[in-house]
Amino acid sequence: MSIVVRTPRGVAISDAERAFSDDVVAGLQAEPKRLPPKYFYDQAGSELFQRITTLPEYYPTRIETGILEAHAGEIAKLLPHDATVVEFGAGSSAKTRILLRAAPHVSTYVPVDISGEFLAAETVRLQQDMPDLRVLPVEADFTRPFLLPAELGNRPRVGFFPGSTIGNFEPHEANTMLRHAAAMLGPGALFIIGVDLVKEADVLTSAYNDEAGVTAAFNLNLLTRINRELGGEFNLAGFRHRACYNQQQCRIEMHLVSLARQKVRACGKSFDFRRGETIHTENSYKYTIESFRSHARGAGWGNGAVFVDAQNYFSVHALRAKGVVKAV
Ligand code: AVI
Repeated sequence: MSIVVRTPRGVAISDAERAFSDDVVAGLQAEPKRLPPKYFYDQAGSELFQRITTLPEYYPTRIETGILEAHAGEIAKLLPHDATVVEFGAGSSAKTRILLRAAPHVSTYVPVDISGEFLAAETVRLQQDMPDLRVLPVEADFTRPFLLPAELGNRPRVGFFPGSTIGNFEPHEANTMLRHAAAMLGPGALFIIGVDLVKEADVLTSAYNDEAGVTAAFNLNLLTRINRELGGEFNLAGFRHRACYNQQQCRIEMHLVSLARQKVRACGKSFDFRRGETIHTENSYKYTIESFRSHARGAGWGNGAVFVDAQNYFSVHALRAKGVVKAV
């Protein structure tokens, strides 16, 4: 639930707005400037992201869906009878349906998402399509520890985290998330996780620099959001989208580049930009199969099957929780 506090001038702001404002001030005062990617996903940003997933250049969604379709039977066999599937982030209902349709022996599905409204709508839709499945939505930020519904009891749990969203976490954050998941799902649990793979730089850079400019609009929408929600005065024409592949760090970096020397007010403060200075808005880490497996091993997950497409563009890992892992 969101707590509402009042500023000295009597304007009510929620704790979510306060956190957004604090992150924007800290990020724009930092050197180099940065903003957390989680703020991309307001209503407009979520719609733009949906459009990104259908772009010809943006291969991850298409290819991961193909892998899940091709291997649904094999993956379903790994899922124990009467299992509960816990999905981290519930934005990918098409992929979820592929998994659940192939595994009618799964009894319960727990989508975990920060947006209660979105969860409620998805739950109704899924329940209509799969009336025998028990759906227990949990409204929570899955990057932090959260509680699963008590009624799950001791049924075996399976984690599902498609989309390579793990790639948007810094490696230490990914480690923490994987540890939390291991502690929550329990020893021996299965974790089905989609991970985008290292590949030729031009394929990667095109995926984040689409011809239609949807990724640019997605990136710039962050400034629109600051203008609308935090009294920002960003002139969008003064900034440009840039996405490039950082080969050393194996990550796509997204930036907003200031096209001129300028001062911008937001959150009641003023921020100076040099010409060419950037706001670093997102990292999307790419792994090799082995680099991800070794990362997962360090966070309490043993290696299992890996499913890839013919071009080796994307991977779906079936990890197995090694034992009791202390959450950090
Ligand atoms: C959600 N996430 C996995 C996307 C990615 O590819 O890193 C976000 C995205 N950013 C720009 N395009 C897509």
